[in-house]
Amino acid sequence: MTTTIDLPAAIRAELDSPFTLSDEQKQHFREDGFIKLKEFFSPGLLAFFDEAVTAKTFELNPLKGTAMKDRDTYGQAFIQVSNLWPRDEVVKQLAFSRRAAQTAAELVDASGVRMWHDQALYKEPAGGFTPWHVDQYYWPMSHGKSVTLWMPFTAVPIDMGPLCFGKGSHRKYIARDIAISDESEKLITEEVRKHEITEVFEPYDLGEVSFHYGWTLHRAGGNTTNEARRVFTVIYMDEDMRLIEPRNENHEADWKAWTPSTKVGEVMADELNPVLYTTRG
Ligand SMILES: O=C(O)CCC(=O)C(=O)O
Repeated sequence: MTTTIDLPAAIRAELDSPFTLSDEQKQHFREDGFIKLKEFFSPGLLAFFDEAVTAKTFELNPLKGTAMKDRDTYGQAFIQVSNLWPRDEVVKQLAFSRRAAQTAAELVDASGVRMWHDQALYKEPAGGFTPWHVDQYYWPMSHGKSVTLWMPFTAVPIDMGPLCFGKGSHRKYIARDIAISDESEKLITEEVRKHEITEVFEPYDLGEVSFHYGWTLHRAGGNTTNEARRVFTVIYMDEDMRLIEPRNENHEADWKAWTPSTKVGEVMADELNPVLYTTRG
């Protein structure tokens, strides 16, 4: 897919330049189910895209006008706006970053990755916690090579609600049939204790990002600061990922939303699923 707008040269170069991952980092990712990478993007690049993503997110905010007290746990956790890239040319340049897509492919050991979808996840001041969950419960995917880039535009101290990961939890097959909810928070909290899973809950520096598998347990704390936690995410999948027969209503909904022209059994190659990085010719 081609780039259609001009960006400042330094930003374009950074978006496209590879990030060097060591074999040890790849191995850690595969064992732990997540990795945090410092200095992945520069403060200049983050400030540039913060403006574009924030403007679009608040323009499309589905919770506009709904007070925090009138929202359920999910609504209190964050403003969620999905697939900004088809709706904003500037945001698209970030979502299509070759640096990020190549890193995703190398972490999951895929020859290439496609776009599943992107999301802005803005946790407002006084925003609540994000319940424990796994992402791939929602996705009708044929295997586990899916990975989310979680990219904050600011540093995220503990009191702003950074992500917390269950180390190695993607290998334990816990809570794979439950949607994000008060119930998932309760059930997974118990499972994490029972299985003695280490919770990795640390702040993010400015420029630091994380990647996690679709089957890794994760949650986030609430935001008690006065500033919104402004996060952009991109979800990638193996370029050969196939659509499975839907197993729940979320699978049905995500099929319609993110890969509408794909038939069960086919590689998910809808126009919404461009290959963002590949080593194939
Ligand atoms: O940002 C959050 O609070 C939750 C993010 C999340 O669940 C994800 O990116 O998969």
